[in-house]
Amino acid sequence: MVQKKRFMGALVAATVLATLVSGCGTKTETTSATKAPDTAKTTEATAKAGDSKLVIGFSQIGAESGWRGAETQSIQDTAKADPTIDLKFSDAQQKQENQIKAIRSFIAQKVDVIAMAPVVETGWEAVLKEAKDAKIPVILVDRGIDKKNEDLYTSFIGSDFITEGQNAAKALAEHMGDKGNVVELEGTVGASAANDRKKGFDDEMKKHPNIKIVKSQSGDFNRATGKQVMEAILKSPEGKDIQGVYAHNDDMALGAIQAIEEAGKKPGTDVKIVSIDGIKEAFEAIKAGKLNTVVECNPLLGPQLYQAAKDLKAGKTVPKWIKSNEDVFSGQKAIDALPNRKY
Ligand code: GZL
Repeated sequence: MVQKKRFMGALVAATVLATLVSGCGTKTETTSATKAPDTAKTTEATAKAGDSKLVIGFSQIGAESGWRGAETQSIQDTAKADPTIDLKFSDAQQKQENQIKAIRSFIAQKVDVIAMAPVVETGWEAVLKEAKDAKIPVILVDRGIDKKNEDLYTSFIGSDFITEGQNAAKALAEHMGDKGNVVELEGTVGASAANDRKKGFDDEMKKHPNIKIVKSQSGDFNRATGKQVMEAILKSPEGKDIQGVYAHNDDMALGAIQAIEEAGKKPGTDVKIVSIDGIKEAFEAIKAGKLNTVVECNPLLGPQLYQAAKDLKAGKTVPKWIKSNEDVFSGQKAIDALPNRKY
């Protein structure tokens, strides 16, 4: 009897043990823990692929210039006119830390594409690695980042700033009769547009030995700051004998024009002036004889941005650099173009 009880006890224990193991095994094979993520991923992917809306986060620098305002308008108006675009727009008010915060927010919202105009070239590695880890492509708009981080973005939509600087130098040398002293008003310190416009201009000017860059200082791409910097230079020893001004953007050139007039000189005549961007006010200054040449830099990048973002979402490849086509305007050519200028 005792033996039978032991046998039955062992049988029950073995049965319970077998159930537990298979149950665990069963749990392992069928548990939601192993199935859900695959299902969840598939569901999410299906939702994104099936969802016709492009969800894009754009981190804008701020509103430092007329050009920047035109770019913001292009990006917002193009999205407004296209029901398949869901634009999440953030204005960083010129602060890199605000751009980094915005990009982290876009990652948390799982947008399809992140776009940004990086205020400066450096300091993006960590946050762009987070975007890469989240498998969200990044498109740079109108400014670039450090070449060593080229693997952290998919495409750059913007101008060739070195060529813009070279074209500005050629035009200014011609206006100055290839001799005299030049003041250079630089853009935001550390911005790729400022770095490369300076490189292009300064290198080209080395071919004109009778032209000397006597002062080069940042006006932060801003009209008021450009005016203040020009006023101070005109009062300094270097500013006593100036024949030319090169401004990295129109807003600083327009500020410098005010400073030159207030100093009793004739901008465009006593002091030749060349700038970059091509905002309407610059064309009007050429017509008024106060500015001599404007090198165009296209801010109307909304359509190109969304086309590239939609292509990425559809799994297509896009060029590493989507270059803007631009022109150089002086004299009658600028006057004739003025009525058709869009920004
Ligand atoms: C150029 C852009 C520059 C403009 C300025 O692509 O980054 O920034 O030239 C603007 O007007 O502030």
